[in-house]
Amino acid sequence: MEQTIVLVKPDGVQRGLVGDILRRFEQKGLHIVGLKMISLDDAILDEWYVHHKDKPFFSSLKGYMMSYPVVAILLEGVEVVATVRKMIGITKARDAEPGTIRGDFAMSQQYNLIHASESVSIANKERDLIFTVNDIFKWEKTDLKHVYLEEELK
Ligand code: 3AN
Repeated sequence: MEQTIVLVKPDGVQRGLVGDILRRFEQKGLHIVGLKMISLDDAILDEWYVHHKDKPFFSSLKGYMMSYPVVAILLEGVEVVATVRKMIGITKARDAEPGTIRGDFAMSQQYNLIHASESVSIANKERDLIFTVNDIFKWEKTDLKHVYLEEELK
């Protein structure tokens, strides 16, 4: 099953939004297979944001991401990468659609609460930067047969 990584970023943790954000994914019917609080370091962030390394906001972004712990959530679902990207909303949070997480809870372009993987290959890379094999739980979510049609799960 496809996986994606969500980070509740330091502003989300500070603002007490971990529960609200997690609830959105649970209510959507996604399967949580990993959950971890972690302090990100220089080495992880250099890899994580490699595509932003020449941007003017790179050092500010790294400083912010290291300022407090983040909560990493590993989710599984059918086409989950695209689904979660839709659920978080666009980067500039004050322009994000109401109903999205950024649209409902945030105002800033940098302090936009949440990260979600952009593609399946990036999700796999991000997962391996944060979760070890022992952090990932293969458990049967018995309500999936009410979330999806059987054919959708094949
Ligand atoms: P997204 O998280 O929506 O995929 P990216 O990948 O373009 O956005 O940017 C990664 C993170 O960098 C954003 N979540 C945000 O915290 C920060 N960021 C993006 N653009 C800016 C900007 N122009 N100024 C400050 N921070 C930014």
